[in-house]
Amino acid sequence: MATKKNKQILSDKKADDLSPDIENAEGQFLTTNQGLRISDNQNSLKSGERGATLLEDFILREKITHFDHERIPERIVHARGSAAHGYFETYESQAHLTKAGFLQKRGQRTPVFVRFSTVAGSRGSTDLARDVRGFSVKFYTDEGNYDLVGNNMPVFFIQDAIKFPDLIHAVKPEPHNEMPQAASAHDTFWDFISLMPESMHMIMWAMSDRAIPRSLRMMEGFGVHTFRFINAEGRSSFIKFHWKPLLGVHSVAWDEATRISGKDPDFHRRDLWEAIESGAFPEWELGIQVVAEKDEHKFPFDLLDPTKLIPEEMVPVQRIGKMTLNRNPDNFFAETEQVAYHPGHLVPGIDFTNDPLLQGRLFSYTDTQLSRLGSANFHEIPINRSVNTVHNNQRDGHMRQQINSGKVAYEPNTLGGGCPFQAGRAAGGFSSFTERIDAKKIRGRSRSFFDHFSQATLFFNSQGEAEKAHLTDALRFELSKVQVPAIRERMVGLLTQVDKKLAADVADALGLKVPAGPMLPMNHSVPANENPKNFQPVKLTLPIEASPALSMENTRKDSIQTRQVAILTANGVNDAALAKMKDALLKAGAQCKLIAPKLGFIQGISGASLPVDQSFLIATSVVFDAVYVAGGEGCIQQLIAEPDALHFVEEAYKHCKPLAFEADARELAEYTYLHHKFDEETYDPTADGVIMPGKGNFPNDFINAIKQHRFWQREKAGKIPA
Ligand code: HDD
Repeated sequence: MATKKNKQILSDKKADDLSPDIENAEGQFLTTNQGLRISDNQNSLKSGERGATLLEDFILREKITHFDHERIPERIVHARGSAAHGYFETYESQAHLTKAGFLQKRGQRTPVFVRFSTVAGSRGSTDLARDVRGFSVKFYTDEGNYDLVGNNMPVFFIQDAIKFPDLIHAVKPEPHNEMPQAASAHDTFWDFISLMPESMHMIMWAMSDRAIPRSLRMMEGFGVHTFRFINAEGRSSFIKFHWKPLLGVHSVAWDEATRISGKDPDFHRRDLWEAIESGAFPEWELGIQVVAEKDEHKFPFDLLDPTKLIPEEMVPVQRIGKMTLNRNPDNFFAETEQVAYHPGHLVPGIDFTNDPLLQGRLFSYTDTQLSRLGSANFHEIPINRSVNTVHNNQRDGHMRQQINSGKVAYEPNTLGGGCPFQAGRAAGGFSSFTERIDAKKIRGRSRSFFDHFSQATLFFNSQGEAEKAHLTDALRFELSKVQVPAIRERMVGLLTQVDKKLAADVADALGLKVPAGPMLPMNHSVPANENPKNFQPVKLTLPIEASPALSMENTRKDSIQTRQVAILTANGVNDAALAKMKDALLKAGAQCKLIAPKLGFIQGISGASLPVDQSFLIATSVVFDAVYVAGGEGCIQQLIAEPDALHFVEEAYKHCKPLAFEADARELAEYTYLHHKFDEETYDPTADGVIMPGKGNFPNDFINAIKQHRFWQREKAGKIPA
């Protein structure tokens, strides 16, 4: 039965209601941890005004001691993260597939806490590293906590958990000099990858723009492994989980990512926080791909292999509910840092498969919480508590919160009336799927795990022209940072198996000849009992050559909600025109910042005085989605005289962002690289995302351009000096 507090969580109330531990210090005296009121928080206790500090000063000692112990170990992986509260709402009953309580009724709501993360960097590292993003969701269901601990990419680097420490040691900063931070572009990572052909599909994802999202709110999430749904009759179906963002899937340019890392390393964290504070709540639909138990072997890849996805064109994604994040945490440490996810936190109706990566994860997460959170009682930390009351005979341990009454802490018992007692299936007790297993105990992998390239090729073939170019550039960049030539050569060898042109383009930048194939031996990637020297790449034929669902070019582009627009302006601005544009942008859901040479106010030609949000001293184009250059003779002349304003425009153009110029602001464009844009008579401004008042509706044309996100075709025109 849910307690009073738990019922409040279920009804999705504010955090202050949830826990007596949340402090409200308003009107309160300062105290020690023992509740003693403190009269002086400025001076330690001394022997006289100029004397030494006394050991007796228990108030000083308590304060400093607590401070000295403020940190806990950061996560081994996914150390850098940001989180939010929200709820999940089920669209339609999924009872035909699963008995999971939170998926039984249309409109049913379940509270969630979601943490997004990067993988490789430390807790203080930049948000914009090229990396996989973690996407962890804790559902506080009334049958217990269910954690879906996924990533923003649907596959993984390795097939077996026994390789995870090797992968992470390879990608983390190198151990002798702790460099580089939050970057895979270094020798040890590529040394490992170049010997692990199974990583090639994931490498395609990690080198794609998916690894540099525009926003945590604009990325997909995936459960990665194949899971099971079990319905009330005990029938199992294989399930792949997807989170589909309602704002579409969007990324930044790599050059932009590196600059954001300098200008605002908290870019994603800030973006998530501000969106929620402003009431623009991020939303994702939960999708599932369902494969009947009998169809397990009908695919040309193994459903248990986490380096494979099921193309959406083969098994469509059904959307079964929506998640909305509507509340920022009250305290980063208490919630975001202490939340403990675990793929083994299950509810009846959901179960594992034998994916060997998943199986290893089931050990790792509890183990890591024990060392990070320091006690087997980590489930009692408020953010980790189940809303379904916990009853068992586990007792004591560090920092135990619960006070168990009575003398019975064992089962079976008569002294406690037999309580707590086992719950049979009818009473909602969890039981594992009774999969039949009849096998020899071995260390090895199924032959069906040895096609390492066909889905890497499928991913590459599915990308648009700009996406392919970015992926190629990413590989060129990363491998150019590698110091050991043999590693580069091995990588190009592997790429020949993905796509010959990709291999040739990467080899060209590295000054290498393209080898005929992978270099041998690939010692860890041959089936057991086969000689590594005889390794032959296995490549199976997929029924499709490309999967449009894998390209971000096909994402939804129907909204400018929460897009950040920079309005470049100065004294003498045509404020009427500016107001017209700004109103249209705000109405469409964008957010605008007025940027001028100085803080304070600027004067419009009609006498209006407008507050400036940022001066060019701190403003930077890379944190905006689009730029509008306001009109007015005085304003334009001042902006022309401001090198930072000209740079702002050029940089936004370089990163393929939409720009709008009022008619007289065109003069400013003449001072930038964009001048040639307006020279050509045939030039169609809307096609390239550079908008001027013309025949159409000026604000509308700009809004439509922002919906497109980026005009990558500009990159083909050559390098832009910004
Ligand atoms: Fe993991 C954290 C996702 C493989 C061991 N993992 C962690 C987090 C995410 C993932 C999102 C951050 C959780 C949070 O926000 O607190 N991990 C994945 C995915 C994987 C994966 C999608 C492959 C499909 N992980 C994986 C393996 C192992 C681990 C194979 C070990 C055998 N992961 C951990 C961990 C972490 C973790 C060391 C570090 C912090 C934590 O668990 O709570 O146990």
